[in-house]
Amino acid sequence: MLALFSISTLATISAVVAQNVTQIMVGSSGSNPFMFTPANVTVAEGDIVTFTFSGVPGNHSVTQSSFTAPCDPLGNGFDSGNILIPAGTSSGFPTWNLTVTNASQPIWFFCKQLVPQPHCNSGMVGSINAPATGQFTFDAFKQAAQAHQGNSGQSVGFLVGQAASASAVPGPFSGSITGFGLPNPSATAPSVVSSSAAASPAATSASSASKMHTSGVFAMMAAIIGLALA
Ligand SMILES: *[C@@H]1O[C@H](CO)[C@@H](O)[C@H](O)[C@H]1NC(C)=O
Ligand SMILES: *[C@@H]1O[C@H](CO)[C@@H](O)[C@H](O)[C@H]1NC(C)=O
Ligand SMILES: *[C@@H]1O[C@H](CO)[C@@H](O)[C@H](O)[C@H]1NC(C)=O
Ligand SMILES: *[C@@H]1O[C@H](CO)[C@@H](O)[C@H](O)[C@H]1NC(C)=O
Ligand SMILES: *[C@@H]1O[C@H](CO)[C@@H](O)[C@H](O)[C@H]1NC(C)=O
Ligand SMILES: [Cu+2]
Repeated sequence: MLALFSISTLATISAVVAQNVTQIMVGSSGSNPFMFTPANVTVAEGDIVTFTFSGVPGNHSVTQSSFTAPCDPLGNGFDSGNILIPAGTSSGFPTWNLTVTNASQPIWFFCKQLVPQPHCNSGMVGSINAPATGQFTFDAFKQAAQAHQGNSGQSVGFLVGQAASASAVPGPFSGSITGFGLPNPSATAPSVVSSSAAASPAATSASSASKMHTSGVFAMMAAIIGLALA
């Protein structure tokens, strides 16, 4: 019992220590306002992706979709809601922290905003742990998004999505910064996966390597505890 408790405590501690943070900027004050920068990242399981709504002016969301339906919300996916950053804002940009809970599963996301035009088919899409080669790359996903016709679905998603989850809505909202359609923190995503959520292949070997690194650290620490208890 004691050993089990200690090992799980250590696992928790090592998971905290192992968390790396990757930054993604949402929107841009440059020539193309419809961007995630960078749009394609590879992270390890347990890592945090911090989205900063820094495009000025901006009105954007980070909404989970699927490879096959890049510009529509996944029925049981994560969603930040739309965050309006008024012109002239120079500080206090809200953030949103997503933790990757399964690094073997590519995570596809887009911006569902339709004002002044749909952002998704303007190329405002991103991926986490997309395969580097084959059919299901970030490039292929972005091309499919740019070919999307019409408006994106506007359903509001959840804090906890597929392979990634947040523990809070975006924030803070200072000054005239406003959130529209934020996910209900107590709502749970339905477990039934819609057909558009068609599974995509396992991620690159890079993330497997990171996972092995983490479990290696865990095994080492468990061994140390085992010795200490012996
Ligand atoms: C965090 O990322 C850095 C740079 O990629 C890497 O060297 C380091 O091992 C990572 N930390 C952990 C605990 O995985
Ligand atoms: C921002 O987005 C919300 C939600 O889509 C919309 O209701 C609102 O009119 C937008 N505001 C501006 C200034 O773009
Ligand atoms: C993680 O994702 C992979 C690939 O989609 C899947 O096979 C596996 O079952 C998932 N693991 C968990 C714990 O959900
Ligand atoms: C996406 O990121 C992965 C990992 O960094 C990289 O191998 C791949 O080339 C990138 N793909 C595109 C289309 O940028
Ligand atoms: C996201 O994480 C950063 C760094 O840990 C923190 O400063 C920030 O308050 C978090 N954002 C939210 C909305 O919780
Ligand atoms: Cu947008």
